[in-house]
Amino acid sequence: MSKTSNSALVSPEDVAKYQRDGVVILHKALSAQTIADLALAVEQNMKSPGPWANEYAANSKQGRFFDDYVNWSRFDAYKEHALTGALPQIALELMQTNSGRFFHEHVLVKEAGNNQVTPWHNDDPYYGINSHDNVSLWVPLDPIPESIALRAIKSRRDFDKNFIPRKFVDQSPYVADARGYEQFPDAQLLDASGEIECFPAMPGDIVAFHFRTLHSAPATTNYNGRRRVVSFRYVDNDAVWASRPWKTSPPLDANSLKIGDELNDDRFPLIKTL
Ligand SMILES: O=C(O)CCC(=O)C(=O)O
Repeated sequence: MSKTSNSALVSPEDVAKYQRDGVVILHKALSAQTIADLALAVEQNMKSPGPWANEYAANSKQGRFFDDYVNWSRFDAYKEHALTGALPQIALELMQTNSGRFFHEHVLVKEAGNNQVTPWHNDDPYYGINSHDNVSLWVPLDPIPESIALRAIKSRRDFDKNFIPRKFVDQSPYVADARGYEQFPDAQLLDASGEIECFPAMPGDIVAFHFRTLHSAPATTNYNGRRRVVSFRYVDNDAVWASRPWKTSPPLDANSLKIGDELNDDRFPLIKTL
């Protein structure tokens, strides 16, 4: 269902930029209390990782790169902020819909001195769903200077292409070939692209991007602070259960869902405009 923006959180210009470029930054969108709540949940999550958590720098001397996802039912602040308050309202505004679903949260913590670049990728081919209107809200819990800021290729470049996902640990492709999919363009080509937008951010800001927007993030090799982020992912009601030629990420089971089914499942709670 389409709607016009009437929110104090998202201006019509933000919506227009999101729809045009597949990426927009919203400044001062979240309260200090929300950031403090999420920071506490991240600490709890790091002490008590879920079954799908990763340590990408395990057994090395560099700073930790921890990620984990789909823990919202275990940590109150993830659940509260994913389903109520500013985040779902912002997601609905950007998707221009009155209702949708929460897909999952994804925590990504790079400690100081981590040598791992988050490779250029888009999220759609990792996911076991197909969705036209969707958004990830990348919520930094620390100041993010330009040197370590999230980067995105704007103008919806390559939106129609299906790419083979890359592993975050070593940037290698999931598979050499898959019907209907192609390898990501060379990282250097994308790095040199004139269409990169870089998003230095402060706690309270949100970088919103579409599941098909190509994005990457630098290592924190020469950075002294932490880089804690939680990405909250939302879909419009058009989203359906889907398959990929590899194990999806997150590796959610189908349970009763069949390919092409709407995500009518407690794991994907409904969100609505207030
Ligand atoms: O924060 C990062 O390093 C990457 C984030 C990302 O890929 C995502 O949220 O989809």
